[in-house]
Amino acid sequence: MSNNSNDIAGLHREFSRFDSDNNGRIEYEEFIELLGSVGPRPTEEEAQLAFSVIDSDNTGYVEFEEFVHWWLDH
Ligand SMILES: [Ca+2]
Ligand SMILES: [Ca+2]
Repeated sequence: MSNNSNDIAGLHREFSRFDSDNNGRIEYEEFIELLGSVGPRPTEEEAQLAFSVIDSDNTGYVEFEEFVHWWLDH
């Protein structure tokens, strides 16, 4: 179980990298910004599609729980 909590701590760090204004959720703009910084900048269409997949409850931003699900699926 200690492995598990280490994973969560690591996930929190990753989440914070996306959540640049630290309000506890990843807005679309933050998502785009980080995607663009780690690889080829996605097209608007690709980015929106990816974001809507992660934002599974369609609130318009990614909560930590959604981020964890998405991360572990990869
Ligand atoms: Ca944010
Ligand atoms: Ca959401």
